[in-house]
Amino acid sequence: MDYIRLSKELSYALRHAPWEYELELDEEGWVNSEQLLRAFRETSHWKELNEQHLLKAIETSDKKRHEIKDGRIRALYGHSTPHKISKQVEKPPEVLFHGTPRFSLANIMIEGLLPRGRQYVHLSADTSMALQVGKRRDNRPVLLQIRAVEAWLNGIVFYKGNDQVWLADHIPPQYIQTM
Ligand code: HQG
Repeated sequence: MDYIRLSKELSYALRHAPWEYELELDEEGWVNSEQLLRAFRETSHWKELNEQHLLKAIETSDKKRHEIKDGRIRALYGHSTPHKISKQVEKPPEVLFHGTPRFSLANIMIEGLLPRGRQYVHLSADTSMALQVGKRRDNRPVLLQIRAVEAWLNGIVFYKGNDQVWLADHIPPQYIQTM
């Protein structure tokens, strides 16, 4: 079983294109895991897929991207579907981080961090993850530090993705500095 491939396809189905699998995400992004298994099994690659495979793909992944619970499965962050998934509002840690390609910096310092193609801005709890995120687009990404508690106290809302990934609707530039 190729668990990395499975995890990637779970992200595709649960973050970006549930309709391709005839799935509908609920308010919090959950779908029935039996229904998802049935949809995956209909494709040529996943004919033998079962719940243990889902559990293992989630558990062995380098990041906590998905969650499976009480017969349901969801992606914890990353969504781009048109209907915005509701996330739990939570006070963030003092600072959060974001890795971005060098060419985005000037714009970010003017308009702040925007969700772009996703539903939320994604922030990292530590610099090593932020660096890894930034490296997807630039081999020498810029690391940004966000004064999250200060923003929170001024009314900027934060949401928890998982222990490492925090979400926001918009981070205005006054809370952002380069490192
Ligand atoms: C940039 C992956 C110009 C932003 C990752 C980023 C993460 C701006 C890009 C998660 C901007 C959006 C999300 C502005 C933001 N002007 N550029 N005003 N505001 N940007 O992929 O945060 O591994 O949608 O800096 O690891 O890179 O798949 O967001 O470069 O956790 O689980 O616009 O996706 O998770 O890119 O990554 P993305 P992201 P997985």
